[in-house]
Parts: sequence; structure tokens; C-alpha cells
Amino acid sequence: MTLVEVNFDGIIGPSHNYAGLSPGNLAATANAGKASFPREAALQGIEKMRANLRLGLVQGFFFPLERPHAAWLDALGTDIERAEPHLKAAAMSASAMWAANAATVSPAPDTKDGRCHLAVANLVTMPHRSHEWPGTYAQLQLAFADPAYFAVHPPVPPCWGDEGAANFMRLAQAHREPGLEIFVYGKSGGPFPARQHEQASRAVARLNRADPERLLFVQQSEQAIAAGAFHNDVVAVANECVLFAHEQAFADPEGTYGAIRERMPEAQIVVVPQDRVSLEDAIQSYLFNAQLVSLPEGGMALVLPTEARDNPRVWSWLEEHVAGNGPIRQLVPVDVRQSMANGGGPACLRLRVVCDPTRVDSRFLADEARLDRIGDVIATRWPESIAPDQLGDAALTATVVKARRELLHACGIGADEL
Ligand code: SUG
Repeated sequence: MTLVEVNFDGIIGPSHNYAGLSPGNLAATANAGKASFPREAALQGIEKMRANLRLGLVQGFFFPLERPHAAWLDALGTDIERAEPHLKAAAMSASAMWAANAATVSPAPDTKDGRCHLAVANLVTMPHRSHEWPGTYAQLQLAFADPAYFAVHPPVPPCWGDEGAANFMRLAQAHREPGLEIFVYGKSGGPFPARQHEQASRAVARLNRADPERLLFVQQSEQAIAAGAFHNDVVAVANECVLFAHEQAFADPEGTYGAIRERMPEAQIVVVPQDRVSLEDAIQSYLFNAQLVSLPEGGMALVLPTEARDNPRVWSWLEEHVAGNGPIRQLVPVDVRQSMANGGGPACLRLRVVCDPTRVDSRFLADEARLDRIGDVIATRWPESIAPDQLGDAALTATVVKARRELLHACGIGADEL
């Protein structure tokens, strides 16, 4: 079996909008009420996938979930015409695009039964995200259907919040080798909610049958959450034996690095000091919300948002690192500004699954021709723009529902499959 890392990007849905639904996510709240551009947003996402293909990486994708979520509104005793504005917005949210929050993935080399486990996230802390999981669960069951290779778990009970791989890092000698799985939880974020609960992380590790000898549970720094790092992936990212983190990412940085080195002496820990890049700059630029990827020819690239290139303090640190002997050898800026305006950078948009791609339902795997086909549906069917007061309009609802169906049809997914 050939195990590689596959990045599954969430295709940005036709209802992408700025409703300001996530307190603690500074970009989302700052842009609340602005008009969004779903077509441009989704095409930016497609271009990001093409950039990954050009790097020689294996790329997959997930489909947008059906919005408005009629069953959720029905359970709340309402529907899209009659619902209050905040419920309309929550039912229309395209937030499932941020695939890093779909699930936590423990690849086969890490698990007791040698299967790749995916535990779907419950996302209970934010109402608009709390109803993603049934659609996500259905989609993951379809994409990773072979029970000999994959196990897809429903979410942990809603008593503890779980936000998936955004609060999870894996260090390994190579993707195909057993890894050290690092679960990062929050306890308090000052004025903002801590979205990942330690008990949820521990449950996910158990569900995924991860080896207890190769697990770490680490607390995110309260300061980072208070500064706007609502997920760990806004201040840290790992790939193979490299951890790339902000100095203030963890509550106990030295304890965290020590625990990592004890279990994995070969780990390379690259810490960006706060006197070069403040937490504020890290969060504004999403420097760490980057895809740190291993290139087929060797070495690592950082696929990062153009906002990081536009921040002089961030960019000068990066250029020095690349010019020196650091593990990041290449910087690949990508324009995902429409997603960034809702607090979702390149790393938020993807779920990493180390697996044998031949075991994945091929309708979820990207190549240029398939991305052309998806791009055509987006260009012709996705709304050009959405103003928040349009959410709930019958005409917009009809356009959004039809656009998604058209996409599923173009990708060979039957109406009864998703
Ligand atoms: O959960 N934004 C998302 C962004 C998720 C980013 N994911 C990662 N860091 N992995 C969130 O806060 C904003 C939606 C709105 O306000 O309309 C939103 O849900």
C-alpha cells in the first residue's frame, strides 16, 4: 500500500456570505454585513487546488453541504422563510468549506487496527457550525467507504466541543511512518470561547484507536485565543518531523517542546519569536494557517495566504528562514481572500488524510480536467454576490440549491448519495 498525504479541500459553497457568526474570529466579525462574492471565492479555492497539483501533490475535495439546512430549521420549529435573521444566516452558512474542521484523522500507521480513522467533529460551540456534522458524516462515509481501510466515526457527544483537525498536529519521520499525534485544546480564551475541549480530544483519540504511547495533549495559550487564534492552526502547523509555531501558541511552550523531543528526538521545532512577528501580525497575516507540505522532489513548501506576503514583518522573517538553512525551502502564496475575510486561510480549507488514494472514492480526487469541470459549474451557477439581507430570499435559496445539485451531477454524485 502506498501511503501519501492527500489534501481534501472544501469547495466553497454557493451561499458563502459574511454574517459575522463566529465571536473570537476577528476577520469574520470585522467583515460582518459586507457583501460576499461566492463565485470569486469558489474559483479562488479551485486555483489553490491547482497550485497544489502543480507542486506534485495529491489533491482531493469535498462538496458543499445542502444549504439552507431545512432539517435543522425544522428541528428548531421554523423554516427559511419564517426564521429570524440569525437563524436564516446560520442555516445558509457555507462554513463546511473549512474542511480542517470536518474531522480528526489518525492515519493507518498510528492506529491499533491498521485502518485510517476519521472522527467527525461536532462543532457545537458555534450554532451555525453545529449542524454541519450530519452532512459531513454522510460525505466522509461516501468518500472513505471501504471498511477494510477506513473507519469513519460519528461525532463525540455534544457535551464537549470538538473542532477537528484544526486542533490536531501529527509529527512523523515520514507520512507513512507511525506518528506522534498532538491534540491541542483550549481552557479559556479571555473574552472568546475556547472551542476545543480536552475531553473531546481524548475521546477522539480513543475513537480513532490511536496508540496511547504516541499521544500528546497540549493546552493552547489563553493569550493566543484572546488575540483571535480561535483554532490552533492559526498559530501552529506541523508536517513530517517539522513543527512550525508561534512563540505564544502554547500555554507551556517549553514543556510542549520538551515532551515532543522526548518522544521524537529528530523533531525540528521552528519557533517564530514574538519580537519578530507579534501574535497580532501572525493572526492578521495567517502566517501559520499555511499548508506545510513535503515536495515529491524533497524539501518542504509553505502554501500560505497572500496576506502573509503583504505583511513586511512576516515576509522578512520568512525570507530569512528560506535563505538560511531552515526546513521550509519554498514559499507559495495563494489568493484565498474571500475565505480569509471569514477567518479561513489555506490550511482551514483542507483536511489532510494520509492514505492510499486508490482506496478513496475517485469522484473525490482532483485532476486538472475535473477542476475544469467544477470551475465551469461555479462560473455559470454560483451567485456573483450575496448581501447578508438577501439570506432567506426565495430566489437566492433556489439558486443556491440548484447550483449545488448541478455540481454534484457534474461530478457523478447521484442525488440520493449526498
Ligand atoms: O469557524 N468562520 C469559520 C472559520 C474556520 C477556520 N478554520 C480553521 N481555522 N481551521 C469559524 O470561525 C464565519 C462565518 C460567518 O461569520 O458568516 C466562520 O464560520
